[in-house]
Amino acid sequence: MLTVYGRANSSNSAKVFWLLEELGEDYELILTGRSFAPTDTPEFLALNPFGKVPVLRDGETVVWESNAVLRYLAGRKPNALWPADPAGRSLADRWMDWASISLTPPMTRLRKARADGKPGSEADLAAVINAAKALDTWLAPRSFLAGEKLSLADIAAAPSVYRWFRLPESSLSLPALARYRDRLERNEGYVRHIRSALG
Ligand SMILES: N[C@@H](CCC(=O)N[C@@H](CS)C(=O)NCC(=O)O)C(=O)O
Repeated sequence: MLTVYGRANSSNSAKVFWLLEELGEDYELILTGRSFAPTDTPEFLALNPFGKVPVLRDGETVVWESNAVLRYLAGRKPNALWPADPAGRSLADRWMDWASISLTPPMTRLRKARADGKPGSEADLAAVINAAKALDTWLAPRSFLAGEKLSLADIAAAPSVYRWFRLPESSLSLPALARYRDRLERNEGYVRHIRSALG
């Protein structure tokens, strides 16, 4: 039995919950972080030295860093979400890495600033808008980030894509990105774990 330490309103945990649903995997959830079990105990730090969720336990194997967890889960059995061939896999991988490095950090800082009643930095806003425009251009000729099928890339980027549409700046005309969001919204796992769970 797989065990996940996390919480529904954690964007990084949400990606893992959505993937587990796509894979049809049962798991035990140990609610951890924020108002749930603390992450600064010696027991939890022995699982993840950085005291963050999500953490996955599969028997003796413990995995932290949400994208590493996604790759671990998708790699256990062959599936279309993370193709076995290096070219197909790299297509999903590059968008996962891009989302983690170029999209999510400025989005997180911007959201935090605005939650604190501040405008946020111009650099972060520019980075988020440029990322949204890049997504729009990339998605114009394709249905999902890695092609015509849902992949780990879409799951990894989903929290920030969802959050883009919560920003007033998303009134910018980016039609391919809007169509992509509509496509994601037809996925029950996205609706359950991303749209309904994240603020
Ligand atoms: N890069 C890490 C970031 C993990 C992270 O920052 N997790 C947040 C929740 S999204 C966390 O653990 N916050 C502290 C808490 O929930 O107590 C990952 O992708 O897993």
